Amino acid sequence: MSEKPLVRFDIEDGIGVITIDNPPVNALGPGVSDGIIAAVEQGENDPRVKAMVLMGAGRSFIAGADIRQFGKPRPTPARRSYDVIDQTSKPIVAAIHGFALGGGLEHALACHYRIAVPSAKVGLPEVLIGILPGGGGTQRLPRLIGPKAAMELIVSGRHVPAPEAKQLGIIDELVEGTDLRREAISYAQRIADRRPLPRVRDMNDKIAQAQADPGMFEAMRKSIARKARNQQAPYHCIAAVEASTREPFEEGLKTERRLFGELENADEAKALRYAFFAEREVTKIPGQSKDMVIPEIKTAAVIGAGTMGGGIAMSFADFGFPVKILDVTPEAVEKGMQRIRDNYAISVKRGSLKQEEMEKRLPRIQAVDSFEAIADCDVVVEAVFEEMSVKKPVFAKLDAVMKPGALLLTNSSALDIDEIATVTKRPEAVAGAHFFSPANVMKLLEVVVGEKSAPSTIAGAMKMGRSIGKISAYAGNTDGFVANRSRAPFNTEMVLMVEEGALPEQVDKVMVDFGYPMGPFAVGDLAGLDIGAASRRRRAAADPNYRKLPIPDRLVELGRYGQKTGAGWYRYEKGDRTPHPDPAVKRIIEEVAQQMGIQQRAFTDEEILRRLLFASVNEACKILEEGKALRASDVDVMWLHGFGFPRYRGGLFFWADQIGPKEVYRQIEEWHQRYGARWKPADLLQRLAERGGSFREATAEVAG
Ligand code: 3H9
Repeated sequence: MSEKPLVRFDIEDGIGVITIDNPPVNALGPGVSDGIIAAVEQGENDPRVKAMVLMGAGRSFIAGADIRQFGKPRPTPARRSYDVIDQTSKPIVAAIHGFALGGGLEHALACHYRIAVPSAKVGLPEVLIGILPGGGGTQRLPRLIGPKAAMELIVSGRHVPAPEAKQLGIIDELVEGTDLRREAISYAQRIADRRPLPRVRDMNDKIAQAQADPGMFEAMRKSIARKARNQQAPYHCIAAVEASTREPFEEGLKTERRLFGELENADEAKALRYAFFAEREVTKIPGQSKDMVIPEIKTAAVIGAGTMGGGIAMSFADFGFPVKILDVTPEAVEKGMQRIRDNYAISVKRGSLKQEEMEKRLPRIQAVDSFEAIADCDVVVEAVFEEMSVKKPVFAKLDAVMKPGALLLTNSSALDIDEIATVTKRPEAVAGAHFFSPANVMKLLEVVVGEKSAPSTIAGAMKMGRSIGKISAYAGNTDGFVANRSRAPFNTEMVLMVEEGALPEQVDKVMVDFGYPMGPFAVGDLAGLDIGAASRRRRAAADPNYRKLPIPDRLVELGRYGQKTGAGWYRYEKGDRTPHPDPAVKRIIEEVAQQMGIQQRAFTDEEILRRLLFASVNEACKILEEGKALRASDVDVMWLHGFGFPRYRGGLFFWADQIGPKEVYRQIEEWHQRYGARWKPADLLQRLAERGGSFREATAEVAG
């Protein structure tokens, strides 16, 4: 049986049509570029062909280079398909649907014309995987749309909708209709005889922009300084665009290639590639039957109109779902609705949301006053007070009213899903849907599987998450589930280190320098210290061996709840969120340490970083061993999207792999000797240290 060719060439009405057919997204994997070159040459040499069309089969044009090939040795091609396209004597029209990203858009830019369906998206997102466009994109795009606009696209890596791409000048024409091939052939016939061919490489007038605004590159560097700290790729992107304004095209290409070469094998690119694939892996649940019927979600309900419930309702509305929201009293619902209106209004004011968009989203959220009113919704997410005695009656009521087949999900962050499910006669329909705060912003959704949750319930909840823009991750039913349980030791150690002599501002600085957007103490002040204090009280009541944390308890006793009271771990000026180190806190720390008989000492930054993250690595290993998470890379995805772990470090386990299980184990064993049982190394950690292997490849199966 002959294999299906990756690139097809056929002739219709005098037009040579080159079709890339490399499912699922027509990535430029091995053989594709050679196939394009061969097809272009065939068209070039065939006198019947007047012009050519380059397009993709299936759901996309071309999603870019094959990311799996990066970091591996590859032969340097004798000729690049971009150049071959560019240098033909016959015009080539790129006909775009789905995505034209990275090397995909770069092929389109090498073509002489570009048309697209309105739903298409184009972009150069290489920076998001730690590299830069290496197929001429940094030299052609500035020539086509001007260096400033090009730089903005390349440095952000954003996907640009086709209508905007048309306005920018990337796309020549938007084509309506369902038959893109037909439209493209007609277009190619219309331009077939036009000469000279419009080659982007020769378009130099927009480059002159840079002369009129010589500071634009420096301004861009300054504007990204905070977000891009510790990273190289965004700066290399700027440098490559800058080269397009200073060097002739061919020289610019060489600069682009050199800069690309500096990035491809750097730690940053390795981590970002890993994160890309980890995010795709996390969606997969092993052993699920292909013919399972996954419940379809068209309408949703949220119980509880507090901050969390409101955020969840907004998540549905943001993605086009009608959602009903219910609370115990009409006043509580109205208060929640007002908070939602205010949140949207703030986004409009900040410019992150258009007024018209807000006007579309708000009416999708409907306040209701009875359980009966939500009975026909496809899914209900409960987000009431985090107390079993409050949740159980809600689930009993949901069981009584909800239509058969509805998913009954709880947003509990710690309570036992199985116990919640006991009050229903359909535990198979119950699962956890643990959103992170603020729910409409944070991307992580932990889908928590109960003992009796049906596979279709879990698959339905995962799919629901994806359809509202979340990254759904499977989690077992364990105290704190996967994300918070793996994070808990970090939260403890940060306070214990303060007892021992580190200051909150030092710990925060270490973590911000590492790449977190905010330090953990500043985050505590933002969330409110009273929340942690209440949960510590509950835990202390349940467990006589619970290690109390007297410093934050003292802060809360003093009314220092964080930003909302103007003081917490830091002090705050009125109307300003900047944390200021507070001598009063230092005094409290010293007093508590003295009362506890702790000799305070100095910490190095390295010790702080390791102590926080190793504590979590160890716990995450235990979670894997217990089969509560499916894969190490799932934990990494949770840390990226639930806790703001710097993406360019890959995730908790990926980072730990850079140090190596052996060293992590050695250090943890040392702390085990010094601090006792809480540092007992996980079996998985010990195994990896002794027998070799990496954290990131560990799965529940191997670990357990
Ligand atoms: C580049 O182009 C460099 C150039 O400058 C040239 C240098 C010389 N490679 O995301 P999905 C797989 S760099 C390999 O679930 P969606 C993906 O892993 C590249 N595989 O679908 C998944 O596999 P599986 C620049 C890829 O509809 C499957 O396809 N381009 C690639 O939600 C489906 O993917 C980018 O960075 C790839 N390039 O989203 C674009 N792309 O089923 C990267 C996808 O086994 N891709 N796969 O898990 C994306 O952003 C999204 O995949 C896309 C579709 C938006 C296209």
